[in-house]
Amino acid sequence: MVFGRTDRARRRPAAPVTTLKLLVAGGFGVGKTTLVGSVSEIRPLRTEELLTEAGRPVDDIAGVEGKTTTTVAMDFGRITLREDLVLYLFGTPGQDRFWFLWDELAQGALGAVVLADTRRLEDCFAAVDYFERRGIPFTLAVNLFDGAARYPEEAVRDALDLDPEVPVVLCDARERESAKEVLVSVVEHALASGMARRAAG
Ligand SMILES: Nc1nc2c(ncn2[C@@H]2O[C@H](COP(=O)(O)OP(=O)(O)OP(=O)(O)O)[C@@H](O)[C@H]2O)c(=O)[nH]1
Ligand SMILES: [Mg+2]
Repeated sequence: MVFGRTDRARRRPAAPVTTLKLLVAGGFGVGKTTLVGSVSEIRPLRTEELLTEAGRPVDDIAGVEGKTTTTVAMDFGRITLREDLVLYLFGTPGQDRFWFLWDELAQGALGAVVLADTRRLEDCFAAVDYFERRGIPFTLAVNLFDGAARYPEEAVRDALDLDPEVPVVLCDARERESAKEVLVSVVEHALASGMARRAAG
């Protein structure tokens, strides 16, 4: 029996796939779950629970009164940016009482998105601080909510006292292409920071 060379056999071997882990962080109700859901090519894993009467004294829902659920553990999604580059996305829980999960989620992360809502900019201080302290490169993405005032990138940068190399981008977390641009920015920034660090070290 003769084994013919099929098209399949003649194809070049597939390039090795690089997988990178990114975190999607930020304050409560800023659109983390929405962003992971809008870019993910698999059905995202969500861990949403209803905000309850019992949680009212501890959950700060000021500014997001219409919100009925919150992430209690994480969001998980996946996106293929190029045929040889796959991102695994981990959305963090937004409320303060779930902070203990962050260290677990941050293990092995290449970089992060910090989502911000300009109506409650101070809510992202903690996330910015977290990544700065650990030297994890991040992009600050302003999620443009309807009705929120628009500020120039420089104003946001100044308000958050961000280092000049931190990218600041505007996005709509509900739009796949917009969310994808945010992720590309994180990957580029993280790779550039890694190279700069290696060059310095
Ligand atoms: N107008 C507008 N609404 C948005 C946008 N992104 C998210 N939302 C809405 O804002 C609400 C909160 O979004 P989530 O994605 O649940 O926020 P989250 O950051 O995951 O919230 P927690 O997990 O509770 O911290 C939802 O009702 C979304 O539909 C946006 O870009 N524009
Ligand atoms: Mg969420």
